[in-house]
Amino acid sequence: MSLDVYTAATPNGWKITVMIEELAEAGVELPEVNLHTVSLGGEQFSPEFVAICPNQKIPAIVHDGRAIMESCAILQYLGETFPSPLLPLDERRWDVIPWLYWQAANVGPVFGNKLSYTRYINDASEEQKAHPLTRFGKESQRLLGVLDGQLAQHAYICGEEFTVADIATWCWVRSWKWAKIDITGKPRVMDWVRRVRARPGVERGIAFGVPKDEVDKFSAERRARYRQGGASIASNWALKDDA
Ligand SMILES: N[C@@H](CCC(=O)N[C@@H](CS)C(=O)NCC(=O)O)C(=O)O
Repeated sequence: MSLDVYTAATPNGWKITVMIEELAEAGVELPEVNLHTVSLGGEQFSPEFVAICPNQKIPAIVHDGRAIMESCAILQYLGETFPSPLLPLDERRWDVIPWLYWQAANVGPVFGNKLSYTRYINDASEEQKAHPLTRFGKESQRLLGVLDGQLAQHAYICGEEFTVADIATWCWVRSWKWAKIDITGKPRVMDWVRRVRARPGVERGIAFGVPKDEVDKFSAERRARYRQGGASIASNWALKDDA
């Protein structure tokens, strides 16, 4: 039985490769993992990928004949299928699951929109971008305050144990410079970002799809390529409303 992972080198994509490496670190015996890179230049709309992921966005997995989309649902599925401290299966899971939903419903969309308006959207004027930039910028800061409140109580988001909630949230917060979301005013968040980055499983997970020397700092060429790809995904003209 194998585990097929459809992903790309993006915050939502890294969640899954980090999870797989963290499960390996936790001593879990995983089935053979087949990684498939989905080119976000259009492959996300191909009939083959849409059959696995009707929402046309990475990541998605197929395990034991079951296809699953949505990064946080995948984290929950892997956490439940391959038990480890990354997701407790007793009543303590309720310390974790709400924070996984919190990431999916708040951090991902808000940081993602802040990133799009900051770097990618180029079919709107500076004036048009000002309101969403302020809104998503302020909301990002509010969410960082919520995160900081958790980290004031314990080492990780849900307690003293590193969990799927940290994986999901960290993959977005680590991109703070790219999204121009200032976290430097929150030393606990900065410290958590560094601490999570230092984990060997995380180190391997974020290396997927990235040249070795560009894991933390992209080359000018890759930045330009990401900008171009992001711009076409973010453009209102290219947005499919008939897919
Ligand atoms: N809520 C989804 C979001 C997935 C998502 O936005 N994926 C992006 C890459 S990070 C994507 O596939 N974008 C391609 C597109 O929008 O066409 C999840 O958490 O899995």
